[in-house]
Amino acid sequence: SALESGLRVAIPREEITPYFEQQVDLASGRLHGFEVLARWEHPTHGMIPPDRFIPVAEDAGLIGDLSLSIMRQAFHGARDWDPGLSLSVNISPVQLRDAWLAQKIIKVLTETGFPAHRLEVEITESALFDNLALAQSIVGSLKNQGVRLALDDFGTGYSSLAHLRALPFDRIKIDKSFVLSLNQSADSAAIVNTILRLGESLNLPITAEGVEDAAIEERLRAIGCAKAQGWLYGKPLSIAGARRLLAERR
Ligand code: G
Ligand code: G
Ligand code: G
Ligand code: MN
Ligand code: NA
Repeated sequence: SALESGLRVAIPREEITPYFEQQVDLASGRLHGFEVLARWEHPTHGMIPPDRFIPVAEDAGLIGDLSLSIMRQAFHGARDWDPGLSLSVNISPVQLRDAWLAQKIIKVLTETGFPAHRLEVEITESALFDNLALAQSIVGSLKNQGVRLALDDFGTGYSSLAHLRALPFDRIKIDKSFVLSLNQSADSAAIVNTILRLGESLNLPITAEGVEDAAIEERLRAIGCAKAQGWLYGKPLSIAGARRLLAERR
């Protein structure tokens, strides 16, 4: 397809760049870090969203190179930021079939000088079934270096509770669909509460995604959610935009 051939050119040219969505510690109100989100700034077609090009990259065998390119740019951009700030990157299920994935990520960390303990890798529930033994081995190698592991989009996949035992997660991210409707839907509120209690029992901190207004933020803080991200805190920023934000906060 045209998108696929475009991707082959865009990846080495670094036209697909990392954007940074703020993640806030709810108890202190402080910035904790950023989720890294891929953005394609196409020279003629404008901004192409990841929902369109990530599936194409997966099918075309390009997702590994794309992901490492995003990480390289993000780590390089962020290595001089406040050392307390973390980065969360999304890993596609397809990448968990690459036996060398951990070594490749560790190489990018080493080359850019970004500390492994400041990196969190997000895996969605759907990612986990394909080859569990390989996924466990990849994750084990990353965790040995100090990289942390988050279960993304929690509540939307199936057999969620089995997934929690399959891999050594450090955090659960509640899918934004439950958070967006938290103050309108009793069902969503019950689900969010249940996930928070589950996190307490398993000693896993929870991040809520999709926090768009202060009322939702306040509710999440009141029920003990550890971290939040979403448009309340602003839209995802380019490297330059994130740098400006951090300079202003100083
Ligand atoms: O950024 P948001 O706009 O629209 O992202 C849409 C989807 O694309 C989300 O599910 C997000 O996890 C995914 N996504 C964004 N950036 C990346 C990336 O670098 N790698 C992978 N695998 N998925 C990404
Ligand atoms: O699948 P994942 O959770 O990685 O994707 C994050 C997605 O959520 C991205 O598409 C991002 O643009 C989107 N997103 C981030 N914050 C908000 C928000 O506050 N509201 C909504 N509706 N979407 C958000
Ligand atoms: O429009 P409003 O005042 O609700 O926006 C609050 C914040 O969320 C602003 O920083 C705005 O830029 C951001 N925002 C609003 N709509 C979107 C959107 O569709 N996508 C993203 N990523 N951010 C948005
Ligand atoms: Mn994510
Ligand atoms: Na998510």
